[in-house]
Amino acid sequence: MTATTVHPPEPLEPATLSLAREATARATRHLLDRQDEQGWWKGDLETNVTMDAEDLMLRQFLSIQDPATLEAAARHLRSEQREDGTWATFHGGPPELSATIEAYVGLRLAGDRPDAPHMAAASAWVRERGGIAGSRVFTRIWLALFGWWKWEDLPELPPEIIYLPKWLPLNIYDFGCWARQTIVPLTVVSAKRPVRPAPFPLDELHIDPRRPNPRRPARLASWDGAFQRLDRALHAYHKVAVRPLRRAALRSCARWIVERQENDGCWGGIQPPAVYSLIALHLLGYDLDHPVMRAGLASLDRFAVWREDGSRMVEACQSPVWDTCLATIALADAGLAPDHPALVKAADWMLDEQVTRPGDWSVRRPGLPSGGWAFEFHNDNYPDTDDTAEVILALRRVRHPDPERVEAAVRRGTRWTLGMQSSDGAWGAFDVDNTSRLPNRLPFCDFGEVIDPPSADVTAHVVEMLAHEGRAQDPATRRGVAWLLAEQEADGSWFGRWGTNYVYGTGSVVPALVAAGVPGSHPAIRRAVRWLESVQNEDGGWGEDQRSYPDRQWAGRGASTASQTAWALLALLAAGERESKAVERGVTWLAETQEDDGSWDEPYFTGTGFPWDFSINYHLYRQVFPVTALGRYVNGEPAVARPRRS
Ligand code: R03
Repeated sequence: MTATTVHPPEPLEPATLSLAREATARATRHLLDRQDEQGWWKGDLETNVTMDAEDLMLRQFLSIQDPATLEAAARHLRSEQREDGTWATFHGGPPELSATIEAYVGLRLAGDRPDAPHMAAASAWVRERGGIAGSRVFTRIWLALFGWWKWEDLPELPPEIIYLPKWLPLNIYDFGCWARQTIVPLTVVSAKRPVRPAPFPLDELHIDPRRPNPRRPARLASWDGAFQRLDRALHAYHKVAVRPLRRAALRSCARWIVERQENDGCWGGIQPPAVYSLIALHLLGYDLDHPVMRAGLASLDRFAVWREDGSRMVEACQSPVWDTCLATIALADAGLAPDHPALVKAADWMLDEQVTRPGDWSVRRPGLPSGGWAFEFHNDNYPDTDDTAEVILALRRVRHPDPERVEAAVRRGTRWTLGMQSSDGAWGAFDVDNTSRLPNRLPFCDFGEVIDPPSADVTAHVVEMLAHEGRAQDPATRRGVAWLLAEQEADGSWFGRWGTNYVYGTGSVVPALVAAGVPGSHPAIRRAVRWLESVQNEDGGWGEDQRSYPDRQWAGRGASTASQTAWALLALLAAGERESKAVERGVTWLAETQEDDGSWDEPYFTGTGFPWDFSINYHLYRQVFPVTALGRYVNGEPAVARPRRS
């Protein structure tokens, strides 16, 4: 069936419609119950055991271990261990070497004996896989801190990198902001090469003295070959580094780090930079009761989630702004009155969260006034365009008692977002034109993404926001639309950078294109609809495995989940497929898999930190996206504002 019917649409299948209404009402109540008194929502941000293990190794390194934390973290580590003794980095995923090594060390710190069956199984598997040498650089840095790996056998990254001006390749602003905040403290750590006495030997993990990282076998005349020679040169430089220059560089790094500490003591709202910054500053002479250190250590405790079963899980990051804007949109879609107290409260909280000072993004956009939103409670230095777009979309769904305040906030947010457009017409999350491929080539950077180029999902959210602001015809929006159309995959889908994967990309892009005036009958939209229909599961839902990142065969394939089913429905509904069989089956799947309390169960990870390397289970995704999809099915699409004169 096509979207462009001139005759009136057929009546909805009444059974499906009433099923959807009931499911929406139950899901709405559940979501409303979970709002914090201050107006925000926050679901657990579940990632993997490297967070918990690194937290324990940090405490060991700084000698601030306490038995209660240790035992609770160990409980969590044990509960995540697979039958075969290994650890995966997402639900249902394969064993992963670095995570298994780190979790094993974490349990040994907690006192688990190497000959206990669960420990022996883990170490045997690590040895089978070649031991520590095959693990990522971060893992080997952690081990080097205790003498379980040699500093000389790690890639070099000198603190003098802080002096590279912003127009030279490989300066710190060529790295994505999360990598930048991690790398600056790590240059300090690797210049200092500290070794604390190991609390136990680690021979059972088999330390292979020197083996190049097998991920990148290099040919001589290649980029990788060149970077390996650079790494050898930097190793030689480590020995002869001019002492006054090195001392000055270390001082500059310390200043750079301290300047970026957030109000609550954390760094960038994410766990890795906080952990490495604390180690670096400590090595530079900040003792544990220095105010910077005290605030930093206190902030780390706030990443820990203590559970009823006595276990303790460390979050990589916290998502209150993201969860709150998505929940606000969902509740509005579900038909809550725009002046409902829950929505007004959420809007008030979001208004207070707007960032009003420059951040690292100003390096590439010096004149641009601030006005974005960040993802976390505290991250003023790194607002992102994704959160900013969704917060603006959310604020517009609320009738706030002070409309002028909302208007002013939205105006600043829109101006900032427009200023953050990259030169190709699309948007990255945190920075403009963060597209140099060189950082990825450094042997040091063997884990995750280290740059922040524009992506389809972020660009779609921005385009959707601009369209709702009446700017669909602005040249900036048109360039975004053109970029999105050019970025469509041959099969009709779009890649998902921050959500898994093509279902997320497609579920983000189709509603944005339609909001920006692309008709449902457009060939690009038709191809997307056909792709979604082609990957719908037998049971009526949609699902997509993390394996879709390394292996295109898995695009759109996987066990059905609530969030991914909702994303597919959002695209189909926007494309005008409300009456289609595919939509009816998807809506029925959501209604039938809903729990009695109005929630959904979702063990699968449908969020993406870094494609394949770092997956996220956002615990609120299972709720907010079904509420939005069911709400739009029942109540129709949100209205798009008329074009404005800008
Ligand atoms: C969903 C849309 C909003 N989005 C922001 C999403 C933020 C996601 C969480 C970020 O948490 C991080 C965890 C990390 N780990 N390791 C790193 C890291 C970064 C962010 C990391 C990896 C490599 C380097 C440096 C840091 Br180099 C666990 C737009």
